[in-house]
Amino acid sequence: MAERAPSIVILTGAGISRESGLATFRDADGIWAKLRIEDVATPEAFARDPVRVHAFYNARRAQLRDAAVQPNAAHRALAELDARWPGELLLVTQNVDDLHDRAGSRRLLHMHGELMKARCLHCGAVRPWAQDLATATPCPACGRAGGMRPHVVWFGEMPLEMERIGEALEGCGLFVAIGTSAQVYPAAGFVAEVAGRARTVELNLEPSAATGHFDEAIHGPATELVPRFVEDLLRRWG
Ligand code: BV8
Repeated sequence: MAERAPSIVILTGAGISRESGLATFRDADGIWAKLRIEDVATPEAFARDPVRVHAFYNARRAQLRDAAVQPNAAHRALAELDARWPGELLLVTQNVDDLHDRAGSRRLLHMHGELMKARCLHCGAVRPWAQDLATATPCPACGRAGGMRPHVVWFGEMPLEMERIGEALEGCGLFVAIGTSAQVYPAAGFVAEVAGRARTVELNLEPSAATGHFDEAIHGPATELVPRFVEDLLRRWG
């Protein structure tokens, strides 16, 4: 009897969007080389200086609206895998950009939230938001001003849908990490959670902090590695 296609969990990070023109966080030209996490990516920073935090996210949201920023071959390969994989599959991204969504991935979860959404602190409503956001912006749901924030997960905040991620990790037979330096938890700890019961593969430009946990680590640009990896998977199981 043909072997069942394994359930796959894919974790992506900023490296998969690098070749679409979006900066990563920890590369030499990365976001944290110019700004401090404590100043722009924590709830304390937002309480202390909401104008500065909104400016940080408004600049990144404006970059996403730039027609030059498009999903690349790696995003598109993962969307094809999503469409054709006969088994269970979940793409968990740490990225807040919308390139996986625009590439067509459906079984997709943004564990650190989404840049193109805003959340109201007064009523909790989450709405699509592609333009600038300011504290004075009234919430489209409850009408109150002063409570709109980017719908992203800051340091010290709980990532989204952790239960659903835990279930997917529990049952997966293949775990693939793509374009992440494995410096941010809990995402960086996923590979250790599945090691021993799933085949684990790292596709990254260079070895990550967690490379030693992976059965296989292939290094190079995502737009080269990911289409080839997907092709091999679909040839065997598709
Ligand atoms: C939590 C959204 C607990 C916002 C992000 C002290 C106080 C509080 C918390 C902590 C603490 N100490 C430690 C922690 C935990 C903390 C943490 O891990 N800190 C680190 C810095 C030590 N984690 C948290 O706070 C998390 N929450 O722990 O909650 C809790 C428990 C109970 C109740 C309440 C709370 C929340 C973390 C989420 C923070 N938000 N982003 C925004 O985007 O502005 S994290 C941010 O880092 C992004 O999401 C990013 O995706 C993520 C990880 O970075 P990477 O994606 O890996 O990107 P990076 O640049 O690092 O690496 C890129 C890689 O790509 C490199 O390896 C490079 O080689 C490769 N690459 C480059 N080019 C290419 C490529 N690969 C392939 N092809 C290429 N072309």
